[in-house]
Amino acid sequence: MKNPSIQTSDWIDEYQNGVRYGLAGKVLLDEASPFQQITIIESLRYGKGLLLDRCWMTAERQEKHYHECLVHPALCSAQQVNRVLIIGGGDGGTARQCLRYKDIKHLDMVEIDKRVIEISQQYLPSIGEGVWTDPRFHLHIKDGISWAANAQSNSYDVIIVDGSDPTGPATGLFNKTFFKNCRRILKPGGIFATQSESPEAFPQIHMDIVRILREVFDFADPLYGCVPMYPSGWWSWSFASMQSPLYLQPLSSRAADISKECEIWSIRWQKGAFQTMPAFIERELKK
Ligand code: SPD
Repeated sequence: MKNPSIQTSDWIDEYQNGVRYGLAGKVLLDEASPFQQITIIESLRYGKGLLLDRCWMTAERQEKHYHECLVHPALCSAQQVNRVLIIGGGDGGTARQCLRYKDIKHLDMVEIDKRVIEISQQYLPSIGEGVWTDPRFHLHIKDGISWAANAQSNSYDVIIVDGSDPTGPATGLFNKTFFKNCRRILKPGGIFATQSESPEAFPQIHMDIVRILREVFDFADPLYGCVPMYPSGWWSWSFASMQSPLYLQPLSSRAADISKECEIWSIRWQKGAFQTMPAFIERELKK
């Protein structure tokens, strides 16, 4: 196919291990917060997008590929969804998918960097939409690691970690101590969910996350999908629970309304996505 001429001044790239993952576009804002470098771009293909420390986080016309896959396998499968905790998620996309569930009565979102929220509200309003004023939504500008360490035991039905990559402010969101606290504050019929990086671009980090979750929880499994703007495009999210692998059994009563408006997620997609573990990961995880 003929390559159409690109009507833009620049390319914005994430560099990882000798590969660059880029979008044609221009930088609208580049600012250092106390925690990280925050960049907003206008891209040709996916609209406005957000990078943290020069790594892709989200974009207006691609955020559903990521947020639907992180949220719905957990929220459609937990025994109850009255109280939900999001750690990270400053662009508001994870909270928006959560608040589509009428049964949620209370949602705590704990984001360490106030500037990510303010900048997302200003440049990416369609990603958070109405969450910022929803009476069920409670925003805490705090450290999610301390929040998990200090929250009451058995206090959440679902915990979702929407952190950035395991460098910089998100490093502590991927270790055993943090996961143990998440298990402690999760109710028995609850589900824990986290983004778990790319099996192709970051296989070791990905497998470490799954292994630690399996040590801490009774059940944990990764699910694989595609977020084209992320390194390699091949991405994963991991889910964990106690007593049984609840996340493998989405409730059709809860899913029906949700999947009607989804771009990627459906019960069918979810069932398949849990089965697509690449052979080399399966072999490694058995060791
Ligand atoms: N390298 C991408 C890691 C994705 C982390 N979260 C994205 C934030 C979207 N709410």
